[in-house]
Amino acid sequence: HAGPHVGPMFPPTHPVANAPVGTPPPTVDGFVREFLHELTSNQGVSLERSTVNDQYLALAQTVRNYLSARWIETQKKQRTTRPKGVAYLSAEYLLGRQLGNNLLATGLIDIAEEAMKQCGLDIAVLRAQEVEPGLGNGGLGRLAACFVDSLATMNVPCIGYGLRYEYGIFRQTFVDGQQVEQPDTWLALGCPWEFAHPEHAIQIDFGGTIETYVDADGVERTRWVPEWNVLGIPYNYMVPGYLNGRVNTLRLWSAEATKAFDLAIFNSGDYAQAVRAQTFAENITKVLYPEDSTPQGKELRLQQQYFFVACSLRDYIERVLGPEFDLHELDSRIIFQLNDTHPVIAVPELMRILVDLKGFDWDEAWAVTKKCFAYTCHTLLPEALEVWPVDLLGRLLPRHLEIIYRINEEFLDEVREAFPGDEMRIRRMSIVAEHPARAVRMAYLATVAGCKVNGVAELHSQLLRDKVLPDFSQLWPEKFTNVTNGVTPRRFLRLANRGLSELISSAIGTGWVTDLERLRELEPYAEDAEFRSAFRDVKTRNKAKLNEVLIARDGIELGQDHMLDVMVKRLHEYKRQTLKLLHIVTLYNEIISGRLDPKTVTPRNFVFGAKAAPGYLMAKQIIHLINAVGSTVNADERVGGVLKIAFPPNYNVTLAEKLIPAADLSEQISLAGMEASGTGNMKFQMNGALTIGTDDGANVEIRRLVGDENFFLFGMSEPEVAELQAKGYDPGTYYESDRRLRGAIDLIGSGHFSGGDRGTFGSIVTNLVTVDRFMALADYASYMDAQERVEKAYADTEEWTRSAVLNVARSGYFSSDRSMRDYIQRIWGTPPAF
Ligand code: F55
Repeated sequence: HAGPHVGPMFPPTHPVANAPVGTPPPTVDGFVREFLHELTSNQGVSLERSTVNDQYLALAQTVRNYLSARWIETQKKQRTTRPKGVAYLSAEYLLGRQLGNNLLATGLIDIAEEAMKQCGLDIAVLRAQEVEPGLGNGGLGRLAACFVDSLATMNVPCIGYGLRYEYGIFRQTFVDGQQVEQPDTWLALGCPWEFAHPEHAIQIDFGGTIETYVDADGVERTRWVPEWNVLGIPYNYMVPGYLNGRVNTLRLWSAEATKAFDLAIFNSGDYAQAVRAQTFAENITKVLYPEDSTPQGKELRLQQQYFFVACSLRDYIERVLGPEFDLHELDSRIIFQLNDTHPVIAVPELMRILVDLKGFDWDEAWAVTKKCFAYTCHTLLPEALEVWPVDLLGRLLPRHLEIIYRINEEFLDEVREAFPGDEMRIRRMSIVAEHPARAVRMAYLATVAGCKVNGVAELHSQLLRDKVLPDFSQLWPEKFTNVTNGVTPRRFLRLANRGLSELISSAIGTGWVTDLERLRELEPYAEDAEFRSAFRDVKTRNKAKLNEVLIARDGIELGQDHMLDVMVKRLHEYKRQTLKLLHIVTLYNEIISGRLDPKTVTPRNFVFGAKAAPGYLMAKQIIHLINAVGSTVNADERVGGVLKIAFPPNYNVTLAEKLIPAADLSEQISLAGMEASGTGNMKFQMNGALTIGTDDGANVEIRRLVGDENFFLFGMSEPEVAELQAKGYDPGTYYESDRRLRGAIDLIGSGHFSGGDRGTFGSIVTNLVTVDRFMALADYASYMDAQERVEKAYADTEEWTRSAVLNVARSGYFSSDRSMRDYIQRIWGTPPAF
C-alpha cells in the first residue's frame, strides 16, 4: 500500500529530532535556561512580572530556535541537491495553533511541559494563549495545511505560497442568537512563528496598457506598461516534518506601498495623498474574503489573487532557481499545484514572464507552461465556479487578458480540429463566456493549462468528469484523475486526542503516526472487552474535557452521560443543517405533544458549529433558528434534559480539536452529489465516532472501508437525486404526506421558537416547503429512520464500541500522507525526481 518510497521516508532520528545536528539532546534544565533567556531578552520581563502572553511568546521562541537550525539545514541541502519540488499555490491556509504542533514535531512536548512546571507554569495555559492563524474559510484552507504537514513529514520538498491576511476568517459572536462578525485580530499580541523579510520585497504591477514594439532582432513583441504597483513582503513560516529533521517553508505575502510610488507623491507635496497610497496598497492583504461558495467578483479579490501568484512565481524563478537556470527545463524543478481556481491567474503570468521578459516564442512558452501546472477542483456547485468579467480583468491586468485570449484561440482551434463543424461545442468550451456578460471561466483556463485535473473524492472526480467538465474529459480523458482528500493524523489524532493515541500505541506501537494504515492492526482489539472498556474511558475523559472547555469558553453545559452528536462545518444549505434541525424539532414536538415519552429517548447532546458567509442571508437565518430551537428546547422542562442543543460560537480549528475527539456521532448529511469530499468526516472517523451520512463525497469511501454495519447510511443516491430533479421536485408533497415532518415545520412556522412571531423564520419555512433546493424534505423520512437505528445501536454499548474501534482501525486510508503519495504518483511525477 505504501506506494513509491519518497526519499528516506522517516529517517532514523535524534531523540529530539529537530535539534541541530551535533548538539546534545535538550534537557529540561537546558530548556528552562533558554526559556528564561527568551523571556528576559525578547520580552524584556522577569518571570515574576511576566504576563501569560510574555510566557507564551518566550516558549514559542524557545521552540522556534530548535526548529530554525534544521530549517536552515533543509534549505542548504536543497541548494546543492536541487530536487524537483512542489509549489502549492493556495489563497488559504487554515493552520490552527502552531505551538502544540511544533512541540510534537520536535519531540519536545514532555521536556517543555516539565520545564514550564519547574518555572511554576502550566503549559496548557500558555498553549491556550495562542490565537490560531485563521487564514482560510473551511475545508479547502485546512486541506492545504494538512498537505504541507504531510509533505514535510514525508520528506518531500515543498513551498506553500499564500497570502498573509492581516485579518483572517471573522470571529463569530451571537447577539440574540444571530451571527455578528468581529474582526479577527490574530496579529495583535504578536506572532512568534513568522520571519519577515522586507529586504526581499518584490514589486508587483497592476493596471495600465499594453503596447507593441520591435526588438533588437526585428521581432515584434508586446509589453505591458503598468500604471501602479505595490510591494510584496515575504513572511516565512516553518513547516516541520514529524520527528524527521525536515523543515519546509510556508511563504505568505503581505502588501505594502512601494517607495517609488509614495516618494513621488511626497515630493509633489501632497502628504495626505501619499499616506492614502500606503493604505491603498496595504488593503490588498487586509482581509480574507469570508465567502466559501459564492466567490465575490470584487476587484480587490482579483488583486489579491494576482498579487500572491505573481510574488510566488517571481520568488521561485528568481530566488529559488536563480538567473543561471534554463527556464525551458522549468518542469524538471517545479510543479505548481493550483488549489482551486483562486491562483489560476498564474497561468497567463508564467506565459508573460516567459514571452515578454525572457524572450521565449509563444509555442515554446506554452509547451513549458502546460507541464508546470496541475489543477484541483473542490466543488460541484455551479455558483462556486469563478468567472472574472473581461472588463475588470482588462482594467487590472490588460496583458494577462490578451494572453488568455490567445490561449483560448489556440485551444478552440484544437477543439475545431477534433470536432469539425461543432460550433455549439466551441461555444460551450470557450474559456471566455459571452453570456450573461463576457467573462473568463477560470476552471476552463485551469483545465486547458493544467497537465492534470483532479477532484477530491472518487464520486466528486466522476461527477467532475461527467457533469462539470464533460466536454473537456471527452477531449482529454487522460488529463482527469482523482485524489481523495486526507487529514493529518499528527494534528487530528496524535495531538488532539492524546488519550486515544496512547491507547493505540500501547496496543500496536507508535508507527501509525507516520504510517496510518497500521491502524488496521487494531481490528482484533475490537473483539477485546478490556480494550473496548479502555477505549470508552478515553471517550468519557474527552467528553469531560470538552465540557470544561465549553463551560469556560461559553458557559455552555452539556448533558452528563449523553450521546454526543456533532455537526460542524460551514453553514450552507447544501450541507443541510436544517435537516438536522428537523430531526431535533421532530423529537421535541413528539415529546411535548405527548406522543413520545422522553424517558424512552436516548439522551443526546446536539452540538453545532458553523460560520455563515456574512452576505448569505438564508445561512444566517438558519443559524438564528438553531439558536432559537436550542434555547427553547433546553429550557423546556417537558424534555427533562434528554435533548441538549449547544451551538458554541466561532467554530475553528482549535475548537475542532476539542469537539472531534469527544464525539460519538458524526453528521455528514449533505445532499448526494453536493459535498465534493468533506474532511471533517475523516477526522471524526479517525477519532472513533460513527457516521450518519449520505452517499456523498468521501462518505462513499468511508462506508466502503468501515462496512455497512459500521455506518448509518440514509438518503437518495446521486443518480436518484438527478432523477428526481429531472422529473420535477415538489417538496410540498412530502410536507403534506408526512405527519411528523409537517408537525416539525408547522411548529417552526407557528412562532414557537420566536416568542410567537411567525415572521422570524417564515422565509426558512416557505423556502423548505416550496423550493428546498437541496431536497431536505425528500431525505427526511430516511434520515429519521437512520437516527432510530443510531439509537438502537447506541443502546448496545459493547457493539457500539466495537464499531467505533473498527472505524478507527479502518481510517488509515484518510491520512493526508496517502493523499500526498497519490499526488506524487498520479500528478507530480514519481521519484527520484523529488
Ligand atoms: C473558499 C473560497 C471560495 Cl471563493 C470558494 C470556496 C472556498 C472554500 O473554502 N471551499 C471549500 O472549503 N471547499 C471544500 O473543500 C474541501 C477540501 O477539498 C472539501 O472536502 C469540501 O467538500 C469542499 O466543500
